[in-house]
Amino acid sequence: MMPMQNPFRVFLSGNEAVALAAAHHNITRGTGYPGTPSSEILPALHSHGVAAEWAPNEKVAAEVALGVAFAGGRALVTMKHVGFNVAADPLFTAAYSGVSGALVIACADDPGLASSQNEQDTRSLAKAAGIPVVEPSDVQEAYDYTRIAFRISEKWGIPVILRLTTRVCHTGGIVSGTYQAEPPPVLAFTRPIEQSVMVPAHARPAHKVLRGKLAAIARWNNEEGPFKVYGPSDATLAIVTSGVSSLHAQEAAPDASILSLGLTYPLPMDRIRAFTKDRKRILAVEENDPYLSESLRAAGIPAETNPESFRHGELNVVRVRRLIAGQPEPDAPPPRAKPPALCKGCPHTQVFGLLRDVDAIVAGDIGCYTLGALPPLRALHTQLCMGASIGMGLGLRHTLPEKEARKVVSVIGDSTFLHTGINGLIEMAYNPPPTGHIILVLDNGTTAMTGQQENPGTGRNIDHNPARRILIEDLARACGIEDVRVFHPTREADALRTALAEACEDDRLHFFVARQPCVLISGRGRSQKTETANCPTPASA
Ligand SMILES: Cc1ncc(C[n+]2csc(CCOP(=O)(O)OP(=O)(O)O)c2C)c(N)n1
Repeated sequence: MMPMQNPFRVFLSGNEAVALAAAHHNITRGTGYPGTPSSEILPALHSHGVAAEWAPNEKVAAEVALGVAFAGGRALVTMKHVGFNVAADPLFTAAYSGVSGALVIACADDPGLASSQNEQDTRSLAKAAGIPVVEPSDVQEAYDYTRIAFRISEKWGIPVILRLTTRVCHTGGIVSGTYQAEPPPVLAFTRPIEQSVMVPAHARPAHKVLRGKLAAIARWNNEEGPFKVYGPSDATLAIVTSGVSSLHAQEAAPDASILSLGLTYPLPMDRIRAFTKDRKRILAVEENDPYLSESLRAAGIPAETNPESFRHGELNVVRVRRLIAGQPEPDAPPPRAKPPALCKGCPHTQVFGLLRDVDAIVAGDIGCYTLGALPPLRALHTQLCMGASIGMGLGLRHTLPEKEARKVVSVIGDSTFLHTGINGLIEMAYNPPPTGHIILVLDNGTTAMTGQQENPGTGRNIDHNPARRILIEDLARACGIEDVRVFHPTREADALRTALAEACEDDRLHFFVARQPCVLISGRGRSQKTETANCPTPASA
């Protein structure tokens, strides 16, 4: 339950602290799409009685949140870093239009790729979009800075990114504060068309308005923005840092002067300049892109350029000590871990056996089934991003010599199909390759990889209660696909194998659904838990 007493003191994860802060901030609605390490925020928000729901993908989630904020409400939208790419189209222009209420985008980066397909840095994207970035370094700041992010958004009428990273999301700690109810927002559509319809004639001045807001926020950041200073005030070594790197720096360099920034875009350059003035050595300690060090150098502050190796992987105390000592990598290799594998009894294993039987070239996608690429199966041959299996499978079909083209099968999970695979289905119907094509949807009735969240195909909502169910095969029928069939991959293994083999031979379009529940949701009833995947370490979540 949400602590309402005044003052409060609770033990939470970083994600739970974000949710509590949003609930305390009296927000109007939360939306998002699961993705490790962000997935726990929305269910926690829902548990506080705030309207919250899973969207089919991050773009739709961002658009719903923008509608809430255009109506004067306060919206939180959650996603992992690669989800920002999906949501980027509305968000880049929403920076121009601004918002009437408040919009905070909780975006969780994954330095070191614990469960992702890349190591992109949201700070670099945020700068490109012109969206301010607030970065907590621990659980307490996850609470405090979420509230600051909402205040910045509401004060300047601009979307704000709350950039989290794996360690901040999943670390547990004590959060304390004094609960004060934020007055409810005034809900009304009062926006002038010039600020809400981004045609070129409106967007040109809106871009100038955005730059003006960013300049004003930078000034505020210099004077009143969130920051903390650690260590002696006059050390020869000055460290500028943010996020979890701040904790590593405090432990690795207790004798250094450390400036830990809370609002990292736009940067408080005057504050940084004053802090670093006359220091012998200036170092930016940060994970992922050299965002801080390059920004400082561009502003004429002589921060060191960190060795390239430090942009890869998470930082820790030992690595920060090495950075300070000027000892580039290599680090000691990490202890060998057991490779991830599909769960015992997972229906995906069964399907990959059948795909091997027909010697398929599998254009794959992201989900538990990506583990089909690893030994002993080695039966999934491409994977880049969510939804790519269908477009890439079609491209392979168009290009490979006929004998090979016939073997290409696009394999995608239910949540991923509804996320961005559906567009590939339309492409297949519209631009079919001469050899036809096969889409095989692995429908295990859940979004397994990120912790068994519901999706529009499961017929249940965020708290696992009944909701309208989208039947995946009906979408294929509506697109005019000739051969649409549903199989139980274990009980109807022979029929599915035969169907795949025959489909490889003809020139038609085929849409097969292998429907069998995930072992983690069948048998023992629905789990109400929405934690990070309790499958073995996912390849990419
Ligand atoms: C753009 C983006 N959003 C979210 C994720 C995190 N993610 C990876 S796979 C996946 C969905 C997996 O569900 P499903 O397709 O049903 O396959 P399953 O794991 O159930 O086999 C999610 C949410 C991601 N990698 N990329």
